[in-house]
Amino acid sequence: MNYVVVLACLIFNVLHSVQTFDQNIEEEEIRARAFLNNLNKELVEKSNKLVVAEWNFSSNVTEENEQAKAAVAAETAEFHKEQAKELLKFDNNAFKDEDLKRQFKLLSKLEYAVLPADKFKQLKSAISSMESNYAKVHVCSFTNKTKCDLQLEPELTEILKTSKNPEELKYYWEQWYDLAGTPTRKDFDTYLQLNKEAANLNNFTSGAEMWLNYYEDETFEAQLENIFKEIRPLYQQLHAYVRHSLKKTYGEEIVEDGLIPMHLLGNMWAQSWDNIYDDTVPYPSKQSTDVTKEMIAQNYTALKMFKLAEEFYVSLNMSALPQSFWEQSIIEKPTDGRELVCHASAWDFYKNSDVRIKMCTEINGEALATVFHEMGHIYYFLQYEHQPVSYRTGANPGFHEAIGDLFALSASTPKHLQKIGLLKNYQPDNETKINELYRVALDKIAFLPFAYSLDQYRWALFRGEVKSDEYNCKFWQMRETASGIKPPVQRYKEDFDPPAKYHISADVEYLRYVISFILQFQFHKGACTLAGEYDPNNANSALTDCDIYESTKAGNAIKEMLSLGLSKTWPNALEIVTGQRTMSASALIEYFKPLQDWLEKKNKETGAHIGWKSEFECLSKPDAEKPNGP
Ligand code: X8Z
Ligand code: ZN
Repeated sequence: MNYVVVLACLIFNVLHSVQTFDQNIEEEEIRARAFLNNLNKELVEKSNKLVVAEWNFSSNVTEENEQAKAAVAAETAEFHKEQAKELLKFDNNAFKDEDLKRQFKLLSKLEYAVLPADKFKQLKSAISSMESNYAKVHVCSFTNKTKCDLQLEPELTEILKTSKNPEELKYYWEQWYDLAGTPTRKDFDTYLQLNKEAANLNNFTSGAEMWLNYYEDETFEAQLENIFKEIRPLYQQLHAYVRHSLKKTYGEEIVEDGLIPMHLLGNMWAQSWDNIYDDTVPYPSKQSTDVTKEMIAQNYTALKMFKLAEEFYVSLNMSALPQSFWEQSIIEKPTDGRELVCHASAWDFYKNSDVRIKMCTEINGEALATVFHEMGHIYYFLQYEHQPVSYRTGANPGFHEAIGDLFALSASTPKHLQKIGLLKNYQPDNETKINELYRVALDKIAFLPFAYSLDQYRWALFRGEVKSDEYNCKFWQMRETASGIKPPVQRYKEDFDPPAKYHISADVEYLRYVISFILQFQFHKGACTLAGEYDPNNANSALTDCDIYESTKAGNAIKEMLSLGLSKTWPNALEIVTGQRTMSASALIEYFKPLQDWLEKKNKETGAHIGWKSEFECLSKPDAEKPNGP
C-alpha cells in the first residue's frame, strides 16, 4: 500500500515539475517575443541609419562621408554587442518555438561587431580605404598620356569590350591592376589579420567558415566540388572553342594548347566573355540578337531600361516600384565631378519601402541584363519587408543574386525580345539556336570557374594556407587552374592583383554568384514548368524557348519564395519554385546540352585542343623594375 502511495506521489511530482517547466518555458517564450518585438523596432531604426551613412559614402566618396559612415558603423556594432548580451539571458535552447529559436540564433551572430571597438574601427577603415582606392582610380589615355581622366566605368570597361588592339588592351589592363590592386596591400594585410580575429571570436576556425555558415549546410563545400566536376567538361569545350576561334582575330597571341591571355576576352577580369561573341560566333552569317544596336536606334535611356525591367516584374503579378525608388535612385553616372562607387548595387533602407539602385548605366545589352539583375534585389527587399530585420535577407546569399538573372533568362530570349520590339525579322532555326546558346554560355559558363576560384583563393588566405609573399602568385595560379587564362603581362610577387576586382576590395563574399549561376537555371526550369512554357516530360520542349513573362502562376510562386526571406532554411524556399530541396546543376546541364554536343563535334572537326598547359611561375620583380631599383 505504502509503495503505491509513494509511487503515486512520485508520478505526481514528476508530472507537476514537467508542467511547471513547460509553464516556465512558455513564460520565457512570451518574454522573449516581447523582447524581440522591441528589438526589431530599434533594429529598423539602427539599420536605416547605417544604410543612409553607407549610401552617402558610396554615392560620394569623400573623407567626411567615410568618417560619418565609420562613426555610425561603430555605434551600430556596439548596439549589436549589447543586444547579444541581453539575448544570452534567455534560455533559447530550451525554446519550443522554432521561429523564436531561429531569430535568436541569427541575432546572436555578431560577425565583425564581435571585435573590440578599436579593432572594429581599424578593420572597417582598412576596407573603406580599399574601396575608396578602387573608386578613385584614374588612368592616362593610351594614345595621349597627358589625358589622365579615364575611369573603370565607363571608359576602361568600354575599351576592354570593343578594342581589338592587343597593345592597347594590355596597356589598360596593366594600368588598372597596378592602380586598383597593388596599393591596397597594406590595408589588405590588416583586413586579413582582423578578419581572422573576428572569425575566431565568433567560434569559427577562419573567415572561410564564417562565410560558409551563410549556407547553413555542413556539406556545402563538398556539394560544390561535385557540381564543378559535372560542369567541367562543358567549360573545357567552351574554352577550347573560344581559344581556337580567337586565333582568327589575334593569330600569334594565341597558342593552341596554352592559356588564353585574359585581356582578349572582352572584360577586365575575363569573368564573362559575351563581348567576344561577334568575333567567335558559331554561325556568323545568321542574324544576331545583340540588342545594343536596336536600343541605340530606339533612343533608349537609362530610365527606359529601368522601366522596361519594372514592367517585366509587374507582368508577373508584382507591384510597380514606389515613387521614392524613382526619386532617390542613381541610375546614371553623376556629371558633377564627385567620386562614387560605380559598381552597380541595390539598397534596402529598411523603412517606408525605401529601396534604391545605384548604377552608372550605359546604353547596351549587357547593362540591360544588369538592370534586371539589380531589380531582382529590389523585388526581394520588397517581398520580405514585412519580416523581422534578422529575416530580411536572402534564403542564402545565392538566392538574392539569382532572382534578377532568372527574370533576365526569360527577358533575353529571342521570343521576348521580339515581343518588346528589340529584335525584328528574326528567323529561328537550329543555327540561330546554337548562336543564342553560345551567347548565354559566354556569359554564364565562362563565369563559373572564375567566381569559384575567387573565393577558393580568399578561403585559402583566410585559412592561413598561403605564405604572405606568395599571395599574388597563388591568385594567378588558382585563376590559371580554374579558367585556363593568364594575365597579359608577367605579374610578380611584389604586385598584388586580387583587389583589382571590386568584391575583393569591398569585402563582398563571392560564392553567392557561383550559387546564383547554378540556382537560376534550377529556378528557370521550375518557373517555366509552372508557366506552362516548358514540359519536363516532353523531349521536344526546350528550356531555351521559355519566357515566363505574364505568368501569374510562376510569378506567385516566386513571390512566395521571396517573401520568406531567411525565415526558413533555403531548401524550404527552393522547394516552392522547383519542387526540389537540394541544389543541382542538372537544369543548367540540360539547358546547354545542345551547345555542348555542338561544341564537342566542332572541336573534334577543327582539332581544337581540350585543356591547357600550365605556364605558371612565381617570380620576384627584377631589380630594374622595382620602384627603388638601381
Ligand atoms: O556584382 C555584381 C552585381 C551587383 S550584386 C552587379 N555581379 C557580379 C560582378 O559584377 O562581379 C553580378 C554578376 C557577378
Ligand atoms: Zn547582385
